[in-house]
Amino acid sequence: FIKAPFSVSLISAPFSGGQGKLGTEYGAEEMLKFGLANQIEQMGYVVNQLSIEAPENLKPLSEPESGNIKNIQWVSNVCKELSSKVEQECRARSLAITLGGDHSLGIGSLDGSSKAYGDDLCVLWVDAHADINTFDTTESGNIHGCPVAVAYRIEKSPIFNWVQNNLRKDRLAYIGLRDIDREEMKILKDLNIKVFTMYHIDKYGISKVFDMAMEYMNPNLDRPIHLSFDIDCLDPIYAPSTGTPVRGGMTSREGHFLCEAISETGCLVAIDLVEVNPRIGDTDSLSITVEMGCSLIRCAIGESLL
Ligand code: HAR
Ligand code: MN
Ligand code: MN
Ligand code: MN
Repeated sequence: FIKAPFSVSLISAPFSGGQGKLGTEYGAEEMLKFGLANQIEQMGYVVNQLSIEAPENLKPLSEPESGNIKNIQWVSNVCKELSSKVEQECRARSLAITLGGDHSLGIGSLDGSSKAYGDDLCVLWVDAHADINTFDTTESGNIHGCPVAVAYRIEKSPIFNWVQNNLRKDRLAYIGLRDIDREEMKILKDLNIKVFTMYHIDKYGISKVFDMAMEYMNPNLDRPIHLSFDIDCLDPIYAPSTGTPVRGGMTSREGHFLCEAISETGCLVAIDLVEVNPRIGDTDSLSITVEMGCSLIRCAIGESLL
């Protein structure tokens, strides 16, 4: 793939049906209200602002029988819509930034970027959670706990048959995990997926962890990278307005360092910034979290690099 100067596409995805708490659908809006598009323009980029079709319009009249899985057809419809938008922006050689919304959207964004870039695509999933439950293993029934399984066809539900991509499990690495379900642990081990937990960040430092992730999946830094950034990877001190906070997370600097290091590779082609929930916490929590999301995005596209 050619590392080219990018334009930036901000794709709003105001969706919260992948989990049970209302509010995540306002994450994108709040980041835009904070001035994200203008901030990126100030950095010298051309910014294209778009949105997926309103999720309310994509809601099925009724959901198929699906055990405890919530909103399965709705999530599928929304993610399919997002996939086509992300694919389109990637093919136009624009950096596709999905502003969530909850992390079920990762099914769509990964499918879209991988359809555009093929099996070279490397994915960094930065999260407190592994999000690799199948529809059999999930206890919550929330699809935001399942997107990796669906995107990588570990979960093969016919509802998601449109997910036909060339994502490779050996070009996936996790960073920041600290709340992994027992069944997820088994999947990660059985499939030999690369995981850097908080333990590894403490032990080696974030810089070495990033280098190890690149050494594993992108040793010559010549493959495109999709960064799927769940704001709950950060310690709740730095990102309080999110639905499933877990203590003992990454610091603000560790998060920013990671974004800066990715930017420095010149390989970044897509970002998801998800799980900002403006309805959780007071107004201070909200502004801390929203500003954090915007700041991380700016760093990932080079704000603080000389
Ligand atoms: N593993 C749990 C589940 O399957 C919790 C998932 C978590 N929430 C997220 N995803 N924010 O990263 O429901
Ligand atoms: Mn997540
Ligand atoms: Mn998470
Ligand atoms: Mn748990």
